[in-house]
Amino acid sequence: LSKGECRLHECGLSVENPGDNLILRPLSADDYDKGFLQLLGQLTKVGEVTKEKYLERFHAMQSCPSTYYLIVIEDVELAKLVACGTLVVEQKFIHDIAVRGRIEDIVVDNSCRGKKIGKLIVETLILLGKKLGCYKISLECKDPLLPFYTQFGLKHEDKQNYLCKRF
Ligand code: 16G
Repeated sequence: LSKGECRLHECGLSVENPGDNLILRPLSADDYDKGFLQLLGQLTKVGEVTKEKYLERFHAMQSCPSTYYLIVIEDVELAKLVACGTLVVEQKFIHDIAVRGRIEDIVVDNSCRGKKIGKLIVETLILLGKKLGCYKISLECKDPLLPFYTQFGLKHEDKQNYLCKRF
């Protein structure tokens, strides 16, 4: 994203200035030691993930060009991640060989709620998806988070249902 585009966020924050002591950047290999998995643990079950396994998955994602966009917000004073989010860009044949975006694994650390950094993460991923040419972007969320996500213009689509099978 260019600098001009990054300033446009409605939440009053910007990619260049997400708040005191905070930086927004892509996920890095070092983030295992900055609490990335503990952050994800506030969303769902993470399980036992060693640093070796983390790095293996990190590099596997990195080797898929133009697909995984994982962003984080770090408190640089604490060297600790306080928020994260992912945009996955899926290649399609439909819509003239389009790509579509999925927003995944959005988490804001419990200690940082109310600072609008969740908004900054989601707005950044939507802007990125748009810039990358996604013809649509979707996400799944639990009922209490509907008001949070609908503020970005995401909505239930008529005649579309979210179905899931777990293993
Ligand atoms: C939420 C997340 C989704 C995540 C899932 C994990 C957002 C917008 N949605 O639906 O990305 O993968 O929770 O829950 O962050 P699960 O472990 O029950 O699949």
